[in-house]
Amino acid sequence: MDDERRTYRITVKGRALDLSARSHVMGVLNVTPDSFSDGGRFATPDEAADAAMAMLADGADIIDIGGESTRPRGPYGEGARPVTADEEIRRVLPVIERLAVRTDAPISIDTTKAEVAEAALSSGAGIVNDISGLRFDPRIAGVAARHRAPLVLMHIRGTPDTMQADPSYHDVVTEVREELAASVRQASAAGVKDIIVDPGLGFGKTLEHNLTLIRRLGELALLGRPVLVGPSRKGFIGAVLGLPVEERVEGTAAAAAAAVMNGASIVRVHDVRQVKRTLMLIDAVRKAG
Ligand code: HH2
Repeated sequence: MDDERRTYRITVKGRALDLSARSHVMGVLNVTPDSFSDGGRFATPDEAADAAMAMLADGADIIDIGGESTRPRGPYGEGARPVTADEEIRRVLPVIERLAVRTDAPISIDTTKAEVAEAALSSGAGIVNDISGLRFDPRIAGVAARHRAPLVLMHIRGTPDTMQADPSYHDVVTEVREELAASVRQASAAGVKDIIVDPGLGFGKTLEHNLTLIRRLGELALLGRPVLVGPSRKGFIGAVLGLPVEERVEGTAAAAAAAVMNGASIVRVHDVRQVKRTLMLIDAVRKAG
């Protein structure tokens, strides 16, 4: 196999994280009322922090906390409602603060807003995950750079409300790679050192686009950055298997396995325990002589 990922190291809050030794699992913690698969799960910030601790016990390497759903218009009704930076901060900060005193594990803030990223990084988060790849708020790059925080740049076409209307590409992998390259240049120019790229499964992509991106994920290695993918419970898995969102664990694990075989360093999932076990096996196969 490749193995480009051997050289990838990032620094989170002054601590080195070697992404090449094995695959890494990012556990999803949505503190939103309307996320597509796990919205409205927690009554209090302590409950949310408990869920994050459980994911760490199950093998998560990073906890990704989000206060705004990006659910697309379509299968789950209307798209998610945008929230203000203040509301997003009100949702995520108490959870980040509580979690940061309970664990040293890296906490990532899933946001497209510079104000939210700033507040989160000042309160214990160490990574920024921007699903817009700096398209919605370019100031995020400056915030990440100032805090010396790694930045995840995800590819999206359109906005969560419009992205699934009629996504079309001449060659989805090449176009995603070129658009990500532009985001990487922008982040790099702002002074961000550790940049992670993500093809954005389900964000302005048809079923075929998502499958092609996983099959040809290795082509994103040309960007020279670690790759993260987020297949978790998404519509393309439901479409292939004909299963509702609560029955997509095996499909998620299979997509994660394929992505890691094709070069992904980090997989963002809700079902940490199952995916961690899957990827331990995949890592053992990758290492075999
Ligand atoms: N997908 C979602 C949210 N954030 N971040 C990255 N880097 N990559 C992804 O694929 C990704 C992401 C959507 O999933 P989820 O958090 O489960 O749903 P919602 O946006 O409705 O909260």
